[in-house]
Amino acid sequence: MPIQVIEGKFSAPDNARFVIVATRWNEFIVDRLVEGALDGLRRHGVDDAQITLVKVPGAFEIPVACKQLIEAGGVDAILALGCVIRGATAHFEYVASSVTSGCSQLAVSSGIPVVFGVLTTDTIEQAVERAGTKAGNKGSEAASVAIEMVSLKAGIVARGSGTGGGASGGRSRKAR
Ligand code: INI
Repeated sequence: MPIQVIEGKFSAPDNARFVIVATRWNEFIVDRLVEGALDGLRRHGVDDAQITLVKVPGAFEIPVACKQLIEAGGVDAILALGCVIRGATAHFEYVASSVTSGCSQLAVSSGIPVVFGVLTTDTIEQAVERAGTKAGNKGSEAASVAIEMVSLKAGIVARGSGTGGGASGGRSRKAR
């Protein structure tokens, strides 16, 4: 018997709710990530009414805002957007590792995707490259991943309830 393959589509269910958590630190970079994320969500058919933007001071504050959002309910995927630039001090390491592990732990413990769109770069130039110039836009990539993960969950839930891959959610097919 062929195995069943479940994978997310790049269109989210109509009732899916997305929250962008973005920092004011390095705002001139992060605002480009937010624009990329909004563009990516809209291009995949997400309506503005399905999107909320939450602003936090810095990357260190992203996990606590994500935790509050998850606990409050009404969110299917979070896009964490920020920019941590390595300076001359060790502060970078603490902020970068804290936001990375915080987002990861929250996603795994809650089952709500917290998509990691936080740039961690050595220089401002590298950050600019990832915020809509020659290395793409990590906000836009985060939007695609968020939509795919919401769709994937619908497929996994449908499998668990025995209804297959689901019409509006993840795609289920036989492996070839
Ligand atoms: N926050 C950032 O988002 N990016 C940085 O590059 C950064 N640096 O370099 O210090 C930064 N620091 C602030 C930190 O995220 C907290 O807001 C602050 O420590 C208060 O908790």
